[in-house]
Amino acid sequence: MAPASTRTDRYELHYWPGIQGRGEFIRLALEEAGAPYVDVARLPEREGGGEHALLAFMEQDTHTLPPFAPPVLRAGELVIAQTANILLYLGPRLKLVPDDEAGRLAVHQLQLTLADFAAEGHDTHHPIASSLYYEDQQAEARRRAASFVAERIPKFLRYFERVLVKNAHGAGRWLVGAELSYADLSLAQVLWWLGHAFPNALARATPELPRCCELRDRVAERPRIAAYLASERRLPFNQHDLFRNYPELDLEPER
Ligand SMILES: N[C@@H](CCC(=O)N[C@@H](CS)C(=O)NCC(=O)O)C(=O)O
Repeated sequence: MAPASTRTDRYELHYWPGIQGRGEFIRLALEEAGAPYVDVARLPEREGGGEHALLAFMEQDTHTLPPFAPPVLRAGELVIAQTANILLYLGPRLKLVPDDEAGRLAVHQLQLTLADFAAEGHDTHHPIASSLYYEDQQAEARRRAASFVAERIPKFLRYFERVLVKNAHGAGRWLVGAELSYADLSLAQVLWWLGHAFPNALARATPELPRCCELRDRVAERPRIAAYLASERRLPFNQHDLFRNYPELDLEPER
């Protein structure tokens, strides 16, 4: 494959315009770094935005390797898909990974684990098919969500807590090494989603997760992230997103 030029004065993010979704992991990294980017599908249609433009971009014949699904990042001539792959590319450029290979791999490994977690979160409300309405798979959704809230949320979050405790014995307050990485941003995002979609399950797990909760709050206080979260660029949670608030899928509140 001929090398593609990555020279660009701004990154292009191609993602669904109405949801945080997996695109949010990329947005948070770009925002934290203060990197110039355009969220293309969120532009007005006359400027090339909108869902039709996104679909047309995905189908363009000019891609050397066509992407399967958004998010997609364009950096100059390079077109990259798969969220964790995009972050693998951006990490060193945005200074959101350690310099050493072991550190970069560790961050990537955690990002892939968060991708698994997010996919399971999505499957609670769409366990049969994304193309069917929630209402057409509600019985299956209840069964799927029951194990997600009782077993998977605690298992995933205890794992991240363990990673944080282990790292605290060495370098610091983040998942890997002494500095914030894109996996920290993504873990904070997953915790925000869980707080929205499964507040009771998250509350039940929280006493065991002091370091995860501190990390989430520390991410929210970072000046660029705080500015982003308060801006119009941050889309509100909604019922089209990866994580949705269907109270019937959550645990009962604790008395
Ligand atoms: N493993 C991919 C999953 C991508 C994905 O599922 N994208 C969703 C939106 S978050 C989509 O539009 N999927 C369309 C499809 O799978 O047909 C990634 O992490 O980027």
